[in-house]
Amino acid sequence: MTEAKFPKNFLWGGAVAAHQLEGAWQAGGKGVSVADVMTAGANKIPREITAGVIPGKNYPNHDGIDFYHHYKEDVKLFAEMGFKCFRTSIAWTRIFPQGDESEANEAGLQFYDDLFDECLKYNIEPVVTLAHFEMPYHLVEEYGGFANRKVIDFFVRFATTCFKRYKNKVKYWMTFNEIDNQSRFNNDFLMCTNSGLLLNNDSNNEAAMYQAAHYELVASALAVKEGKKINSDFMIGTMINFTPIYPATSKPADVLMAQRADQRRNWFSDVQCWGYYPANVEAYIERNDFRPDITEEDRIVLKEGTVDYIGFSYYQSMVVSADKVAPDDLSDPEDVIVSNPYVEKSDWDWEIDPVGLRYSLNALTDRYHLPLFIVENGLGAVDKVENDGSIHDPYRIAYLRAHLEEVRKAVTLDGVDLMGYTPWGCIDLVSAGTGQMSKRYGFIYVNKDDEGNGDLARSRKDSFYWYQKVIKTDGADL
Ligand code: P53
Repeated sequence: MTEAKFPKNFLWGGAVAAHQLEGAWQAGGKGVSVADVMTAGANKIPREITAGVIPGKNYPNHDGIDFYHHYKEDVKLFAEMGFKCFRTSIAWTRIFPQGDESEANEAGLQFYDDLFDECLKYNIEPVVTLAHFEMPYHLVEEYGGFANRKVIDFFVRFATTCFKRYKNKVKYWMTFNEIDNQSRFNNDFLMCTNSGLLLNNDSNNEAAMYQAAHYELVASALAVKEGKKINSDFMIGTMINFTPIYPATSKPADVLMAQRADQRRNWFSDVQCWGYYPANVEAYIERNDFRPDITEEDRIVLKEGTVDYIGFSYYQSMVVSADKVAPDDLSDPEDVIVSNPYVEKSDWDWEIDPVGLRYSLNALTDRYHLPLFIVENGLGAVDKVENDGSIHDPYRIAYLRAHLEEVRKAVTLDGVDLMGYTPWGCIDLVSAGTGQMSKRYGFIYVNKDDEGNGDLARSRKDSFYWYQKVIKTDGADL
């Protein structure tokens, strides 16, 4: 029997994104990002994307949890939990406030030097996403985001600047966060956060998505190529929101639908790992003329800029049925989702399926033969602070424990090559999807509510001590 432990060099840690916690949205010359023009939504109420920053509206990312000024205290708490790594992103607008400048902004670069130094002081390895829903808003307004080929160069300049500056401090990189989320092309929020596309009633969202995604994939591949020249030890990964897709029944049409939905959704990493589009996607794009601009040179770049590992978020699985749409007519997988009667749901209706994580680890290993890194996983929940200041979150511990049990099986029984595990929102932060503070993921509580009230004080939840023990025992004691 294999020892039920994770490897010794396993990267235990936690994950965040700049725009969701840093705040200080104008400090040190920072520019306006797409996250800065998104108002607070609520459970099932989408965030509004405004035309620039409009006075009087509530933009929760402007202040975040003010990590910009609290990072020393926060990194110290991560170290206390025993973190081996910390995943964050570099806010593009701190480095290139408008996005199209030729010179980088020194104050922004310095902030990340200080942050990475602080991590390294505790032997915490920074794991860095370059673009995590943070495109400069100017690139959206002026250029149409990734609808425009020129934006490739702006991204590559940003990536190269970061690679050069932090080449001795950061080894693990990812290019675009959840690049595959835009497969949900009728979702305004995701199209804007992923690619800087602003949709209206006249746009052909699907065509716009395939073209923009192509430019983004080329930008990602170019960044990988440049990164390797700067430091050949870099590990540069994709980052996808992997969602395994199950058929509603064993009816052949449902099974075909599950495969088709997978082909519509999970192809981004095919391009990034293999260096070319899978045949089914080529055929689909071709037949619909969804990607008019792809050059031979692009195809070479895609081949040359493949990734070293697969970073992925795992929150839930998805069940589809062919009852309403025939597999051959499928364009948006969102249209064919049915609820899974065998799993529980979170308060935000996210399906909770720990076994799906083991399934995902195996599916990705079988498909790509590359190392994997779970860079997000977790439960968004409402926490209650007791009179004595303690926070009891057994639901979060149960969620993470159940997922880690499945991860451990994948590693010790199935031979999956897993680099690490960084649960999402290791410190409470602004929810990406809803803009709420009350949808909390953290081991560390932050005293701030949805209206922005609170003194931002940090405190340890019960899960803080649980995760500390998990790391200390290399995952033997879950
Ligand atoms: P929140 C869905 C919608 C928006 C972002 O999400 C998402 C997803 C998950 O597929 O992705 C990630 O905050 C994202 C993080 C985000 C986290 O999921 O809506 O990479 O930025 O905070 C959790 O609960």
